[in-house]
Amino acid sequence: MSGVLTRRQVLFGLAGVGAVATLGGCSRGGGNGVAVGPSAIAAAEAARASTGQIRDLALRARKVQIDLGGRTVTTWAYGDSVPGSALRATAGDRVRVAFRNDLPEPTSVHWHGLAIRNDMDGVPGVTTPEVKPGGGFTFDFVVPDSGTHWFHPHTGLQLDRGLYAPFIIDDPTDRGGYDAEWIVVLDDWTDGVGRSPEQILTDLKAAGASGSGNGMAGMNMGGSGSGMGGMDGGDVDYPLYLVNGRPTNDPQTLNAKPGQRVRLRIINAGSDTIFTLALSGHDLRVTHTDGYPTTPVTTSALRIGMGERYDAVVTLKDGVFPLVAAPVGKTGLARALVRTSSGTVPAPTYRPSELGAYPLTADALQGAPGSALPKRDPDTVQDLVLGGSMGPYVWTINGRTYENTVPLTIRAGQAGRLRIRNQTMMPHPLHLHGHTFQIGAAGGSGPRKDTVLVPAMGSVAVDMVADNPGQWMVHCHNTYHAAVGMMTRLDYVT
Ligand SMILES: [Cu+2]
Repeated sequence: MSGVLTRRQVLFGLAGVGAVATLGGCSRGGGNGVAVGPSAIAAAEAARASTGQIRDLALRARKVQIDLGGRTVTTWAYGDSVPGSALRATAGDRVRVAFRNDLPEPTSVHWHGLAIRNDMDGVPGVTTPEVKPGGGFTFDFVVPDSGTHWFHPHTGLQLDRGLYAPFIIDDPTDRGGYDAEWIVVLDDWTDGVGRSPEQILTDLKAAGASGSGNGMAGMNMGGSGSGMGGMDGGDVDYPLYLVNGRPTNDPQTLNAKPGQRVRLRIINAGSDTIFTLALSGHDLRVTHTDGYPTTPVTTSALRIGMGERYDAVVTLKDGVFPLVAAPVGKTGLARALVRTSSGTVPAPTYRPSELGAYPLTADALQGAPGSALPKRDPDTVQDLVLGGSMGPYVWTINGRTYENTVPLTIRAGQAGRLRIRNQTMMPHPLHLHGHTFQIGAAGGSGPRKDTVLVPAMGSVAVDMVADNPGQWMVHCHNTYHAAVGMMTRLDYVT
C-alpha cells in the first residue's frame, strides 16, 4: 500500500476523534466524548433479551489469492474466500468473535444491521479501537436482531476490496416454509483487475478538481441495467460484477429440485453500485428487508442499494435459470445459475426479460404485522440534507463533510424523526448504525430498515426510537462518498 493511503486513512480516523473532542461531553475510556457513557451502554446490554447461549466465533482478515473466472487476483478478505464464510447465530445469543488482523494496515469490523452495544459497533475513533496489523480484538455482544445481515470494515476504502461476509441471525420462532436457503452476495469488483480503490478515489478527485468530473463521470446515461433510462447509478465503472465472488464467465451453480421453495438472502456488498436483480423465468416473493419481515410482495425484479438486504422466496421451475443482477446505470452483469435439471446454460451476456420490469424498491413494501414501531409522535425532528457533486468530488450531509459535521442529537428514550432530502442527481443509500427505523411514520405501514435508498432529488422520512445509547454513524453507504465525507453521527445526549 502507498504511504499516501496510509496517511489519508490516518486522517480519516483522526477526523472523527477531533470532531468528538469539540463536543465537550463527559469523556470515557477511549477518548470518546459521548455524553451517554459506558454505564448506559452496559445497562442497555443487560436489558437485551438473551438466550443465555454463548457462541464463540473466529474471524481473520488477511491478504489472499482468489480465482476470478480464471484470473488469479490478490486481495484482502475474511478467511480464505470472497465473500468470507457466513457467520451465524440465533437472536439473543451472546456472540464472541475473536478477530485477528493479518492485513498490512489497521482495520475494523462493523456488524451491519445489528443494533448491538455501541462499544462493539466497529467504528474507529468513535466506538471501537481500530485493530492494528498483527493485532486482535474480541467482539463480545448480544445479537438482538434476526435476519440477513453482514459485516465489513469501517476503515477507508477497505470495503471495496474483498472484506465482506454475511452474518445470518436465525429467528427461533421462524416457521420457515422453504426447503433450502441460498445466500446471494452482490459486489462490484476492481481490486487486482482494474484500478485499486485508492487510485479510483484519486482519479475521482482529480477529475472533479479539473472540471472534467463536473457531473459527467457519474452520468452513465446508458441506463443499461436500470430499466429506467438514464438513471445515474454510481460514480465508478467496474471491470467485474460478482455474485458470491464469481464473475459471469465462471458462475456459481445453485442446485435444487423442481418445485422446491428456496429462500434467497440477498446482500448488496457493492461500494458504488445499485443492482437490479431477477431470476429468469421466476417471480420473487419478497418477505424481508434488512432482516425485518414484510407483507410478502411478488415482483419480477428487485432493486437493491449498497448495504441493503432483501429476502425472497422462489418456487423453482424445471431447468437452468440465470440469477442476474444488473448494475444500475452501468455496463455489465453479475450472475449465478440456478439448476434444477438438465438444460442449456444461456450466454454470460443473457439478460432475463424480468430485468425490464419496473423493479420493486422498499417504498413499495409494507412491514409485516407486528414489525412496526409503537405509534408515537416524534419528540425530535431532524433534517439530513444529502448534497455534493462530482466536481469538486465532495459529498456532504447538511452541507458539511464528516470532519466538520454537526452531529444530530437525541436523548435516550426519545422518538426521533429523520427527514432525509437528497439534493443530488444520484440516489444515496443512507445507513443508520445501532438502530432500525420505520419508513414513514412510527406505527404506520412502512417497513423497518437500517439502510434506505433515497432517490435522486427525492426525500424519505423515517422514525426511530432512541433505545441504544452511544454515538452512532449515519452515512451514505457508497464507499467513496463516505470516504470524502458523506457521514455524520447521531449522538445520545443527556
Ligand atoms: Cu452517496
